[in-house]
Amino acid sequence: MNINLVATTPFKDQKPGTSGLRKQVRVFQQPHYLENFVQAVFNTQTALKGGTLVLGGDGRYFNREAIQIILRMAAAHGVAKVIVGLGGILSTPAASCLIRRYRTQGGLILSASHNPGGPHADFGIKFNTPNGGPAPEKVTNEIHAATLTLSEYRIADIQHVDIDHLGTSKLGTMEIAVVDPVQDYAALMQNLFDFDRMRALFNSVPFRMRFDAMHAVTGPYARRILEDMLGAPPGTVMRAEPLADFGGHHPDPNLVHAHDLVEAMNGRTGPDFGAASDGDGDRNMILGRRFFVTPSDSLAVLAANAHHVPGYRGGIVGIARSMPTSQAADRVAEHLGIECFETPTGWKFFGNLLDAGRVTLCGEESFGTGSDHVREKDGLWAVLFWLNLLAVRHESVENIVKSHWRQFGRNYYTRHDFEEVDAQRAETLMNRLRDRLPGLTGKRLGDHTVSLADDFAYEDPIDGSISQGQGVRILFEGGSRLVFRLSGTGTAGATLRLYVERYEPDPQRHALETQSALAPLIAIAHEVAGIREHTGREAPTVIT
Ligand code: VG1
Ligand code: CO
Repeated sequence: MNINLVATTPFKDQKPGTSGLRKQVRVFQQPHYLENFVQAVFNTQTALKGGTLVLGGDGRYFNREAIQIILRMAAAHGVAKVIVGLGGILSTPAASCLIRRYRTQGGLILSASHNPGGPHADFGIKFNTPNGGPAPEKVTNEIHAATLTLSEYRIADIQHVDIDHLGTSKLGTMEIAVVDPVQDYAALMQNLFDFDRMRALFNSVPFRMRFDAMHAVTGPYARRILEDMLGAPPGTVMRAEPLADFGGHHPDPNLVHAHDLVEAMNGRTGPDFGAASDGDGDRNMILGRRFFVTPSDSLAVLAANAHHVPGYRGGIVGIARSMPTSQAADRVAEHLGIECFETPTGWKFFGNLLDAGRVTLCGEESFGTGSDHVREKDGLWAVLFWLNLLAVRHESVENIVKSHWRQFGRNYYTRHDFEEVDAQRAETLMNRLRDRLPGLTGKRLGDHTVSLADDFAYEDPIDGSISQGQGVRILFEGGSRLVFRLSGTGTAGATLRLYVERYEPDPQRHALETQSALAPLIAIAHEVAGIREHTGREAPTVIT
């Protein structure tokens, strides 16, 4: 095996965002672009030499090319073994599962998650550490720093590696194990959930489910687990074949992009349970018949009901949620007498808490839920958790959520995204808003009194690292909140995210329509941040 040393120069834009390096495909297709980033990973993650690497992605356009390049570079760097998903496919939670199960020195996951795929859309890459989780900021900063000083990269001189047949082969001295992407993950799910009861639920005539895989990575996982193992009728999983361009749609499981599923659920004779997952399989959307469960509520409901599920029967030790996620879970933690943590946006901030055994469940408002079973959020896991609850409680999704609200109160919640705003103007909006913060505490805005206004900073309780500038929050007396932050996953312009929450303890007032329940707070948000003035936008592009 010949190893080539290829001369290169740094790219200045390889700083990972909320979840890895995400760029348009044409950016990744530039000569040396992917190679440089991978070289920076090998330069900083020295344990990979002589170690094992997990490799796979969500199957989007450029996945296969990237896998070939990474395999050749891994061989050139003396990696002892690469575990790669058949056809280059691994969902993000399945990759995390493999890293942990085989105690590898980390993994490279190829995905831009819910961003669209195809030659004119997005691609991404991220490094996961040996705990199975996305690299924390300290590591991504080191990788980024390394990208800025590169002068060469190492790559083996080989034409093509077969990744389409199960089994092991050799590339020089490096072993390549092509594995079934579903098997270990499905076994883990079997350990956590009551498959017998869920099978019985599918055998009961009135129960029907529909799962929308959105032509993304979860298709094969959902088919195997729901249809083959749990006996759901064939066709339960829709859009099950992973496609390189996700059929031309956004593989984003929300009310807008999972439109056909939502339509089916709204029918008179719609299924009892609906769910969807995103491009790389780490997000989930949960629906009942004519009923949408907000991800924030879903986290709270799972936490309050965890004792019904075998994997969590012994109780949960703590809950963590990202700062913009609603405070519904906090009330459950208080009720259970367990710790509750508020972290910055991005799953990497949960890793230390999970590793230290301080939390069992984690969640984000962006359709992300997970637990200590892996170190990523996990779409299908959340769906199976709900299915297990339905099998035990024999109630509808809607009833389960409504009885939760009766016990804990309801947190009305919405997120408004203003996409592809001019980046400079978005920065200005955030800066002006930050300037206003010191004067806001104690002030009355509309019918609300500000109890705290700050730019969220987080001190990691485990390693003491500090992350600043994680989003502006304006808290009101009585539990209502506004949060403003800029997205860290987009690839064009800036996206302003506005998160709005109102707490309503009174069950008589739990049946309001969400947007109207939050209208006064939304008006305050526009006013205080000058959204129209700075972005030129009257209304958001996406409401969830
Ligand atoms: C978004 C979400 C965040 C999530 C991240 C990655 O980030 O808001 O909660 O962790 O995507 O999810 P941002 O910076 O655009 O708001 V995924 O499924 O794209 O890996
Ligand atoms: Co995702």
